[in-house]
Amino acid sequence: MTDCLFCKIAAGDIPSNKVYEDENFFAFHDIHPKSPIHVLVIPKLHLQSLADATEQDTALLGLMMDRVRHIADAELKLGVGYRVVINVREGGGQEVDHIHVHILGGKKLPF
Ligand code: DGP
Repeated sequence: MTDCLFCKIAAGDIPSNKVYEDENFFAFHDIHPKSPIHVLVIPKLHLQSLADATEQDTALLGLMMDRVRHIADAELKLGVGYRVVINVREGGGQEVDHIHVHILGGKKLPF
């Protein structure tokens, strides 16, 4: 999608603090971190939100969670634990309309 902030970040058209990239996914530090480590994982394919996913996106979503696990463990060294959050649409606090997984860690997180 041409006018999507996260598509532009994944394409390298807007700079970010990159943590990980492969053929299908891109991860970078959140610009407004809510914990000492706050990374966003996005698919390069534009999908608006979890609520807009269909059965056809099942493989992509599964792979994305596998990448989240890999990034948290191998790249961010969060073996002690971390939180994974997906905000869905306006009511769920989603501000950027490109599906993304928040990885939060680096301290003991309150509920
Ligand atoms: P959400 O509320 O779930 O849509 O989270 C969007 C997150 O994206 C929010 O925590 C701030 C982050 N964000 C917004 N714009 C930028 C940006 O230009 N660069 C980076 N690195 N993060 C951004």
